Amino acid sequence: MRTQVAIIGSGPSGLLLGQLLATIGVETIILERSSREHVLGRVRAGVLEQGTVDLLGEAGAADRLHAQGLLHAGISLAFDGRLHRIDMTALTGGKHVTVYGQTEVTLDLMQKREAAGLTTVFETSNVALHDFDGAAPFVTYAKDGATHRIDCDFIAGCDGYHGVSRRSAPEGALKTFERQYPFGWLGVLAEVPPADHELVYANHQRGFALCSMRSPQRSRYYVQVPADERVEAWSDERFWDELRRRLPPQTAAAVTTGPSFEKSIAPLRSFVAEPMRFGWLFLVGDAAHIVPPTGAKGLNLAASDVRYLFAGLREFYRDKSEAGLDAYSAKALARVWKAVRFSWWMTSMLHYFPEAGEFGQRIQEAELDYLVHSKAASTALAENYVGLPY
Ligand code: RFL
Ligand code: PHB
Repeated sequence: MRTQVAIIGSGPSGLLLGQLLATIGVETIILERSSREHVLGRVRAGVLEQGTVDLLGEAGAADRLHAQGLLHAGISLAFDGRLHRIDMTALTGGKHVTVYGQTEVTLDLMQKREAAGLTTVFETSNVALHDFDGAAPFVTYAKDGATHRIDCDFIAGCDGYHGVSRRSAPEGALKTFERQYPFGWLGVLAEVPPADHELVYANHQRGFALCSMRSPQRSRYYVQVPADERVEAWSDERFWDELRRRLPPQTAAAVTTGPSFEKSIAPLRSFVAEPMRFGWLFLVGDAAHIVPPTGAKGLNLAASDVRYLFAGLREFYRDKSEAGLDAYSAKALARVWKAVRFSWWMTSMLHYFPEAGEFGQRIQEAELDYLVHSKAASTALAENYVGLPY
């Protein structure tokens, strides 16, 4: 088989890149390790920057997003027993974020791809990347007991943190930066109306909590738990009790409880791999970087990588210029590090750090108090949360 761009991974970055390339007539094949059902069943991000929404529109995959996504003009920070609203729209000259689940983004992109008759091979194993330093890259994989080969111009490594692409970088070519946090997020989805009309990020002595949503009838909540916590230790009842203890009284009283239909724990880490290009192999999204979810940036960074890589590939195929591809890694990383910084800052300010002691806690309280009373500080938060310019 031959294609122009071989894409590894059918998460949001691989699917979005595939759809954008389809709009300019560039052929792709996507290789995915998991099944279609598994990919669509993963519950993850919920907040989209305007730039991400625009890019999905450019890919022709934003009709349902425009119909069902919830436009949010602010978020609330909860501490000191009450809510402090950050009016993001007022502070950023009219910008919003859109609440729309990553599961839905993935479904929309997959359906678009299927309708166009483009190839995605699910349940592949032993994906291996070859000769991307030379003129004739190719990818091999196993499926149904046979080995297959795809020759291509470029390989896009969109296969997430645990994928094969980053690990295929030449010995010694990769520099990585990492920070592990001593906690994770226990998340619950339930078919109940949200506690607040906007997201609530809560700092509490018992640990961080987040009230989010997927729709006016579906809530997504998280509580900070120790890194080694087991999800089996959390009945629904225990979860709802712990969540409400961490929220201001008025918000706790507004929580509607109900049976959860998804419950999982995600570890928190910051990770960056540099550079994001090795010959004709490009790393995209979680394959190159991970941020803790506190800033709602992971999926949005994946989309901004896709934007830069798409621009480079378009320049290559249309204008026969490699300039955009040469600039990809540096451009993507400049935006990545700003989101890494923002996500680390939000995480540091809002979580309980056992080792920081009472001093650390007072510093957090002072920072939050300053933040919500200073227009300059609130503006900095708002600008980053709605998404920095490309
Ligand atoms: P993905 O989604 O991990 O997709 C990678 C795909 O590659 C496949 N794969 C392979 N395929 C073939 N061969 C191999 N060897 C392969 N290895 C892996 C995988 O099966 C998978 O299908 O990466 P992508 O596309 O870069 O997308 C990144 C986003 O998924 C991620 O950044 C976000 O989910 C992060 N995130 C959030 N981001 C936001 O922007 N806003 C949020 O509100 C937000 N909330 C979150 C989050 C992530 C969370 N978790 C679970 C870590 C909340 C949580 C709890
Ligand atoms: C979510 O709804 O899953 C969500 C929202 C905001 C975040 C992280 C996750 O910062």
